[in-house]
Amino acid sequence: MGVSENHMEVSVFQQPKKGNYYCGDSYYYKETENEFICALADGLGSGEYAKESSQIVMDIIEENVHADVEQLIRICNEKLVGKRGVVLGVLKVNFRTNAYTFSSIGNIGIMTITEKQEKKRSIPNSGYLGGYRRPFKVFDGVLDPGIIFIMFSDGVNSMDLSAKYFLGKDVDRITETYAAIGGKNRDDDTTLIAMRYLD
Ligand SMILES: [Mn+2]
Repeated sequence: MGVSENHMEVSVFQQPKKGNYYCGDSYYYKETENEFICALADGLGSGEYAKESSQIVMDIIEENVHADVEQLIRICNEKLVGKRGVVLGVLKVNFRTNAYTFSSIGNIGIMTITEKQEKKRSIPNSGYLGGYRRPFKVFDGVLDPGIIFIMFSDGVNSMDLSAKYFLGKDVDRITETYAAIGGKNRDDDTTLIAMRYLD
């Protein structure tokens, strides 16, 4: 758990596909003075080479941490030409403007849960990065205190996401409960990131 001046609490569950040592999913998150970024990529296929591509994308994001969501996706797409493709989700939270933006290309899901327990799942853009360039949507919203963001790879299924424990306010509790009673899919790499804005 983060120190007290952090605005975002983050908890992560990750598990490789059955029989694999490497998880093809990679994630990165960082809070700076004015903003927070979280990204999750799933390399096409699985194992070591999938991991390599998804890790390249995380490195690019780390190097360009102040770029906006749209720019980040464009940069990643360009740098992946000739490499194994990835699907990617990127969330940025701005503490100064009290706004958030996110986008996902391919099978990375993003769900928001407000303090009033309103759950909303965004529909990802189709395709993947490393292919040809195509238009994509970036979503934005108001950063209300207590809002929870859930970012997940395709090892997480819709049934799991509808479970009541996602309405809880403790991000560690959400990932721990998922690990204990959901998270039974071992046919794909699985990553579930729970984040809460504390104000
Ligand atoms: Mn996957």
